[in-house]
Amino acid sequence: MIKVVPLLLCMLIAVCLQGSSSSDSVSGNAGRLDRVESQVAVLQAQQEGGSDNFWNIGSKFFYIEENQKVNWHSALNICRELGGHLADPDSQQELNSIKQRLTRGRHYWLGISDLANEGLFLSQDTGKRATFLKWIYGEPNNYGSYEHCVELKSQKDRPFLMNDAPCGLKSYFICERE
Ligand code: MAN
Ligand code: CA
Repeated sequence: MIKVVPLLLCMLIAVCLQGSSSSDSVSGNAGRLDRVESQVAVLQAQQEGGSDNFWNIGSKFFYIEENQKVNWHSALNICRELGGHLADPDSQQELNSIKQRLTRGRHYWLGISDLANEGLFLSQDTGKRATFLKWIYGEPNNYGSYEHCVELKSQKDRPFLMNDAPCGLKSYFICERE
């Protein structure tokens, strides 16, 4: 015990010095904060999205995150940590089942983007062209030239359909597991 206390103190001081001494400590700290935030998001989803919270459609399992909004890349990461991937529904039937559980007015990330190639929407899971795309009328419009990630969105009493949106936007999301 007597030896442990000074050791812990040394570690604490080392951590504090590391946090304040580097020349790019501001950006360094921002990076660290991002990582801590994303770890917390994963832990939170793991608590809520434990295997019991995935529900079954056909041969797949889905999880809808309704408690925290994150950007598209964090959503990808969280779904992976939950043992699945950001969802890419591949039939109208699947989309209908998912839609019933969503909350109106909210936006939910899907695992589809045209980040690699403008206008070519790929499934993050397969790396191939998304097979099932159901756009809101007028979408995808790449609004402002920076919309590369696909979300499910409903406006007023309209049904949930797809829209391309900025990947940095924080939204709820849907994970899928085979
Ligand atoms: C907002 C965003 C865009 C979308 C337009 C449609 O600006 O959701 O992604 O294309 O609305 O009006
Ligand atoms: Ca759009």
